[in-house]
Amino acid sequence: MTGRIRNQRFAAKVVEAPEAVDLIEPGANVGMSGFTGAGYPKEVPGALAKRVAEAHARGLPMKFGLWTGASTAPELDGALADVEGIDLRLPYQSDPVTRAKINSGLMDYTDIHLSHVAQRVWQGAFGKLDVAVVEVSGITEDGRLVPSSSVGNNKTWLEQADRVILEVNSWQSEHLEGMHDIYYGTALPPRRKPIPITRPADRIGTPYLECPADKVIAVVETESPDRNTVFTPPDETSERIAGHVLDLLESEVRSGRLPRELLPLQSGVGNVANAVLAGLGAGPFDGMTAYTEVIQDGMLALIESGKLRTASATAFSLSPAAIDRFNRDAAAYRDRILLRPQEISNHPEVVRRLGCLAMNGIVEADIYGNINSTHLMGSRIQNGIGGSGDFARNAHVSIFVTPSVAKGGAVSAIVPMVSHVDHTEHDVDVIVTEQGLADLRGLSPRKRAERIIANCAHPDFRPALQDYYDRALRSSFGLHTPHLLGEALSWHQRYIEEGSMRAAAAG
Ligand code: 0RQ
Repeated sequence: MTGRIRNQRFAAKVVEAPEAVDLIEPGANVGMSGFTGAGYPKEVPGALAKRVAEAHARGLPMKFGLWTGASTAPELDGALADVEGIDLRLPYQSDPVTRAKINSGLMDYTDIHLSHVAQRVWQGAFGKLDVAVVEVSGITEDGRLVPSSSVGNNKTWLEQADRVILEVNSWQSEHLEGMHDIYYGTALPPRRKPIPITRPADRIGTPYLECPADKVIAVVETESPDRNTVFTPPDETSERIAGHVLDLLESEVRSGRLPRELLPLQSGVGNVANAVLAGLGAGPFDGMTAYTEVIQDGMLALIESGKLRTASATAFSLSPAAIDRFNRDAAAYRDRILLRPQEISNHPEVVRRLGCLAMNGIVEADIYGNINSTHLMGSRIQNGIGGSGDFARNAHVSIFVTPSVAKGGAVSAIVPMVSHVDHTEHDVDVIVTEQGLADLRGLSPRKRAERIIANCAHPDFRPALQDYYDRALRSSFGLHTPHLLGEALSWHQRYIEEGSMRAAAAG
């Protein structure tokens, strides 16, 4: 029995990964752990992909439903997508191979608000969950599971699956024990009760996941690291975006609309989000808190500097350097960080009660404030909506951030009409680009258009957007939200014709 498996009944089930995957029947729905590259199983997915490849080589079809917390890593999503072993994928992915298979029609994908997944599974909306494959960082003497670097949907997977395979990862810090807060009080309506969180630091559950030993069909040991995210240092564009966000927050504090320590922060993933967090580190706010999905480098730095008192999330997403710092001093972070199931970290009720300040990245925004977070040219999925909808609709202030141009300046992130809608004009308070900030609260659609074009559009595209809007004002069917429908989407089409989207289409 290794140090991480402290219970004899679980220790007796240790096998190698190929043996474990033989226990997963073809066609099964498999719920795997993993959220933004943290806490996903490292051994079983590769062994499963190998089994799929061997079956396909013999002409036998073999595919699985693959459900996770959010994005995982090349060893999981990439390996299974590469061998075309996935039938339906949900709820969020960001893997290049998976993306290519979905966009070429070889794999089904359903993109779901991250807070909705657990309740949909409890409703049986996706069919039966057959097998759970969950990474944990240890098993206690009395058979409780010490969660790993993400929680995601693991509680639901362990409860709903008929059979469970555990991966015990001794690469994960032992100090993770005690950092999690697993809430077992959720239920479907009409038995649902309020979630008793009134501050990000509130603990309402237990630090352990539960799973009866007789449900566990195999335990696999590993020492493999999480997928590490290397952040590029903030560039001028992301620093300017961060500067505008800071100006907004300072002006909200000055006008008495936000307290001096702000309200709990939610920050999306990516380099721009990281730059905003870096900006907050240099800004005037102290005693901040976060109620968010993911703890990335910028947030860890805010904790280290003492500016962030508590961060509640469902996963880490750290660079190798930040992981080193965390592992060296994990005990010190344990009082400041809580990891919860994603149905709680992203719960609309809690987000609304706490009054989160939501900051998320986008693909494009239109001149009226509708947001596309997921699709290129309305048809190619990039990643997924993730938790952005959980937070945006329920936030105290919902902020969306983006560079004003993409593809080296060939494409404007501000367009007449978004080619796909993830967040409607009703959920969007503020849009920020490096050009400036458009505070849309309380504005009519026409005033919003004027502000977004003037403040957020890149100068290379501003005249064309203004021209579109001016002509729409003259010829639109109605003047509440002026549009020239025939022209609105041909704005996007033009880029295909001019070839500037060809690189994206080929990738
Ligand atoms: O593609 O690398 O091939 O050129 O989209 O864009 O600029 O690297 O930005 O990493 O911040 O991602 C919306 C995708 C932005 C992300 C999105 C192309 C661009 C590049 C990525 P290339 P960048 P980011 C918490 C909250 C939804 C989920 C969410 C996201 C690639 O923020 O997935 O918010 N958000 N979750 O070139 C054509 C445009 C484009 C464009 C960007 N207008 N036209 N291509 N790209 N804008 C996290 C979770 O929920 C887990």
